[in-house]
Amino acid sequence: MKRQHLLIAGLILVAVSACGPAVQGSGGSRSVWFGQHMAGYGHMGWSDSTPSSQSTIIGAREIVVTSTEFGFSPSEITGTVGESINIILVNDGGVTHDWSIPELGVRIVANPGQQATAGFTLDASGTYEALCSIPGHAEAGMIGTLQVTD
Ligand SMILES: [Cu+2]
Repeated sequence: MKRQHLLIAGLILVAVSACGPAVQGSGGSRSVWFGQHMAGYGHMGWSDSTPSSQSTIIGAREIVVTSTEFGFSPSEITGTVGESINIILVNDGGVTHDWSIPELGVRIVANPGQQATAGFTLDASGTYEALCSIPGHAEAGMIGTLQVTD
């Protein structure tokens, strides 16, 4: 199913770029159509249009997460309700990765050899799925959990 979606997205890409020069007059509406459809194409419930989280919370506990191809270290993080944490994503990989928790609206993106930080407060207990939202990466092993307890 997922592979099929990727294939369809790829075909749309090919079709749009192949039609590029021939549909100059209607290029605008075509790109709007394309944008709308891509916005609806969420990877595991996530959309590429979701902006990267940028805020750092001063004084919050810092948790360093290292990303490589293809995994997070550590993959499991724990916290308590009411606590604020800063996730520092250090990308030791050769391609861009992110550390995202779609359920909490968190997405931290780091380019190869760089790092990025985002802070957020743990409002409710539960086990949240963390993943790299770049297509194929979660399936390759870039998943983890954030466990929040009372
Ligand atoms: Cu990744």
